[in-house]
Amino acid sequence: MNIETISCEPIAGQKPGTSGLRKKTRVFMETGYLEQFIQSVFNAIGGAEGKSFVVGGDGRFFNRKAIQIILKMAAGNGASKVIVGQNGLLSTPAASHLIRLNKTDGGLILSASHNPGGIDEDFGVKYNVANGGPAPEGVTESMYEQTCSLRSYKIADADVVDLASIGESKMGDMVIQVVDPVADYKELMASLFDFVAIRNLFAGGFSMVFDAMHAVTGPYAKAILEGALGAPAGTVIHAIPSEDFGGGHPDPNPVWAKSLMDLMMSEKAPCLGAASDGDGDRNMIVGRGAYVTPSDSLALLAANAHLAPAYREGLAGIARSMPTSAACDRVAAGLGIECYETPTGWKFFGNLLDAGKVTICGEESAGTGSDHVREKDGLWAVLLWLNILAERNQPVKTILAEHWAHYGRDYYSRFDYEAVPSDAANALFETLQGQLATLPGQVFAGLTVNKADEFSYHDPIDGSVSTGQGLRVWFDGGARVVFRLSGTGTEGATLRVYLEQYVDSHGDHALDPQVALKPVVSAMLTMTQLEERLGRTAPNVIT
Ligand code: G16
Repeated sequence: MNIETISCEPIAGQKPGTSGLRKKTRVFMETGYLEQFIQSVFNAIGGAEGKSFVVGGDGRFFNRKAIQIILKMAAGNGASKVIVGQNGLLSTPAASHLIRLNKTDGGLILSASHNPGGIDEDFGVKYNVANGGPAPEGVTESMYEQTCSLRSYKIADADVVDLASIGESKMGDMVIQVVDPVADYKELMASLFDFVAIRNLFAGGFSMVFDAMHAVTGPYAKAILEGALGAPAGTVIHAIPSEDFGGGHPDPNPVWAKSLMDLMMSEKAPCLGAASDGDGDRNMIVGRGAYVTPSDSLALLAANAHLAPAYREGLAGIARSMPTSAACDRVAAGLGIECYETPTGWKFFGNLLDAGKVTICGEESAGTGSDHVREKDGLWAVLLWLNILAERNQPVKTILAEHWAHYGRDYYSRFDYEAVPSDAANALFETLQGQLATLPGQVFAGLTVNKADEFSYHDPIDGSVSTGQGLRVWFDGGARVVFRLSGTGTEGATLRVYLEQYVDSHGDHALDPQVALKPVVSAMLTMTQLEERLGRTAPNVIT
């Protein structure tokens, strides 16, 4: 097999964000763009020689072509083995599991997650390390450094690989193993949950709609929910992954999964509604007439995890990203375990999970997961909910109400101002940054600031420090506002504003969150002059 060394000039802007490199698909399709990033990844990990990898993606446009390129580059760089999902498909949590199960050196996951797919939409590449989790910051920084000085890449001159047939083949000396993307993951889920109890739940008439949003979770949800657990055929909708996610936005939240939300708020609502995103790591949970925010879902799962076999012995600890609400902190305090606060990005949970400090982690951005893999896991969250519902035999709405009656409720909402000019977003951010020290004591729309800072994370395991992780402002009376610039967008800047108001166990838990948060929103707008500065009268997305 001939291996070519192609000369190139460094490409600007190949800096991994919150979750890998995300760009417009057409950018990734430019000559050498993907190749140079992949070579930089290999260089950053000390070369691919003799190493093994897992490769797969969420099936979006360019997925299969990108996999063919990566296979030729892995062979060109001397890799020993690549495990690929059949037809190039692997959900992010399934890829994480395969890395761990097969003890590979790492894996490449092709996805732009919840961002839309298609030739005019988004594509992405993420490298996961041997523990199955996203590469930590030190590694992604080194990838970026490599992209800035890359002068050549290596690629094998080889035929297109048949990704449709399960089995082994060779490209030069490199073994290519095409595997069923679902089988091992399904087995893992069966080892964590009480499938008999969940099967009995469905057999007893429990109804559910799972919206796979035309994305990668479809085959997993079909095999597990309708196959192993006996949910009626048709429980999983939009189950066939398509290259453009049916023209939709595969983000499981009340805005993008609106038809499911409408169903769940109607007379015809099944007992449970759930959805997952492009690559299967995010989830949404809705009961009949009761939307569960991701922050509440994390808290509820942590409080009830002992009802599932895998967590019967209790949790070592909980971790949440900083902008996630404090609901799970209250559960941790009640359980007498530690709750860790990390920056946004699943990669920050890896060390805590590896060190056995935490069992369950979650983020406000619809990610929840546990120590079974090193990624957030949408279907896992749905199955844990099902296991809890099978044990508690109560509607989601009642479980939520009982939880709030015990712990109080953290009303929560996120406002996204998308695709704003980067200059305007940066200027607003920097102004606020400069004001942090003088904010305490000031009153905005009737709310008094009692504390303000910029979040820095000191990793308790490896001692690394991550600065600049978001601005936090607390107000008297249990309110908090957090400001961050998104690290996953592909157009301009996205300013995220996270709003939270705690109401204790005796308070009113039945308010519409937007009503409960109105005073906090007014204080935030007065404090930042955000609408004037960004030229926006409302956020694009409210979740
Ligand atoms: C990624 C990360 C998450 C993060 C989310 C939002 O999710 O894995 O940890 O919360 O992005 O990040 P940002 O606010 O910077 O846009 P995913 O599902 O896109 O991989």
